[in-house]
Amino acid sequence: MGMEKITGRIATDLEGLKQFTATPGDGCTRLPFTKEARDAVEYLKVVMTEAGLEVHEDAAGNVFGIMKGEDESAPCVMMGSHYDSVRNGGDFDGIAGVVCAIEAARQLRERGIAPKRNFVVVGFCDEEGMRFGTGYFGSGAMLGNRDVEYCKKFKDTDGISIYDAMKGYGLDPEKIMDAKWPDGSIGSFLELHIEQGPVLDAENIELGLVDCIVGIQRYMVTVHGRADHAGTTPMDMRLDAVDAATKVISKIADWAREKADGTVATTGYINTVPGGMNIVAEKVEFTVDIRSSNNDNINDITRRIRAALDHETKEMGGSYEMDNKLTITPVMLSEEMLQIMEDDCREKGYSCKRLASGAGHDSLEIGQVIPTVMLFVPSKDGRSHCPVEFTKYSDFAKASVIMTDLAQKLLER
Ligand code: HGY
Ligand code: MN
Ligand code: MN
Repeated sequence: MGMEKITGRIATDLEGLKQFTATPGDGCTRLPFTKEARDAVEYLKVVMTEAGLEVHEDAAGNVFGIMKGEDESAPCVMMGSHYDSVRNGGDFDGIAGVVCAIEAARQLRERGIAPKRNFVVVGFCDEEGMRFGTGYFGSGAMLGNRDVEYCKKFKDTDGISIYDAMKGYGLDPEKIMDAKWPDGSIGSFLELHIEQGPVLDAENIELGLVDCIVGIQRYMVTVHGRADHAGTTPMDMRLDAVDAATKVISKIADWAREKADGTVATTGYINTVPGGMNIVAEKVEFTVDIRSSNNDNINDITRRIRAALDHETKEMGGSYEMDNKLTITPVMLSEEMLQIMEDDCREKGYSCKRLASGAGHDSLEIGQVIPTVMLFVPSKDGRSHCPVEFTKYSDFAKASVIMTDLAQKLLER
């Protein structure tokens, strides 16, 4: 199949999916268990069906398309990514991996291969954790790592739990464990994804072979002070939550810089309550997202944040909570599958390099227990999680051929 045709099919699907956003004209906002998610899933179901796949949606809101193999009981080859997005994100993060997995199914069919095992395309419902502050909900549910208690525990900023959001979306959260696949039923997981960083674009390299994905810890920190009049309350009588919280926040980035090994730490969300310019803040909520390929670094920064909060809230006379939203260790990806793709790139004359992923992915949770591999395509200027996120459709086409070659090898074993 010519590259033009493959590029055209990927472009058609990604252009078609762009419409499913809550912020048209200002990036892609497709949060889990929303109208935009529902519309995107229905679109994906049509495209999967047209590609000859047997489609179903599971108890968590993940959507699957299955190409049956000779032995349906053999561990399947699964390929895909997530269909949710961050707020005001780009048009490629996650969803391009789902579209390229459907494209791989088309190419496998056009090659007329007789798969010995099922080839399963998947679109996961909530990789970002943008709405509930968590992460990898869909892939975690597929592995049996998300239960009813988890669904009730985590809430969005409107106080809606995953549990209630699922009910509003038409799912039964009491059945979340039905989403678990039997142990051993998934033989390998392949994920094609944009790099979301600057390396491939800056070095003009066509494809990225991901050998490691960083570990991540995420927290929601709440610092409690006391609301007071901003004009009449003397400085030494205040329990100023902003003063205490910012003394901690201002240190976090430097603690990551000191590691000097790619470790990163981000405070992406800060909220003051009641949030009036003439009121001493009663409460401050802020998030922390810490990532490193060295788990000890993550634990060290977490420890330092907790110690600083102990000190500053004691000084202020207030208190704090540091609620863990996600803890996941770094993962090394499949050397065997990386080698197969590396040899294929060399044979086809595609430039490629091995690199670690600073972004988390469904592969991060899946790769903890199943042989997994990721293939990156360049992100223009390294930008992502913003409306200017861009990758050429022809780059996706090249990557889809390499991943289809890998899938074919695995399916013919
Ligand atoms: O946050 C991340 O790294 C990914 O985009 N979910
Ligand atoms: Mn992603
Ligand atoms: Mn993302």
